[in-house]
Amino acid sequence: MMENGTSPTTLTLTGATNVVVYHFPADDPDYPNWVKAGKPQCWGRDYQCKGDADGTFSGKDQDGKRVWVNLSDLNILVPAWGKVDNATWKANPTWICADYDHAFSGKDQDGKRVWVNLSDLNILVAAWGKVDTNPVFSTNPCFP
Ligand SMILES: [Ca+2]
Repeated sequence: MMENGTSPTTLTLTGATNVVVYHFPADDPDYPNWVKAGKPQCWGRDYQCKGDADGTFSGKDQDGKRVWVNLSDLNILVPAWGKVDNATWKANPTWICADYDHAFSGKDQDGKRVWVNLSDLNILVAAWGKVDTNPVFSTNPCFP
């Protein structure tokens, strides 16, 4: 259970099993933007930078049979499209998961950043419906 209060954030895992906590590598060139984005855990997933916003796949869970980027990922990107980083943005914490290039446009001030735009859609389109052995995934992993 995660508790959000004034501070600090507490993560209680008593009795929890199979809990995966994703981290974004501190030596990654996008690390400063990960901090600006509010340190979203989804950016630490293996295929998030390839268009996987929801962290799930369709298809068989066997090598080369998983499709990571499909309609459910597009459905996260669409409402996030072109939105500025303001209170509404922060109230929708999955939207940042559709920022596949870990970059923003606009001014670097609170409420002026647009995280999800054409470059993110182009990443999603490139991976759309491909299995995870396709070169779009296998030759350019998010975290080498
Ligand atoms: Ca972006």
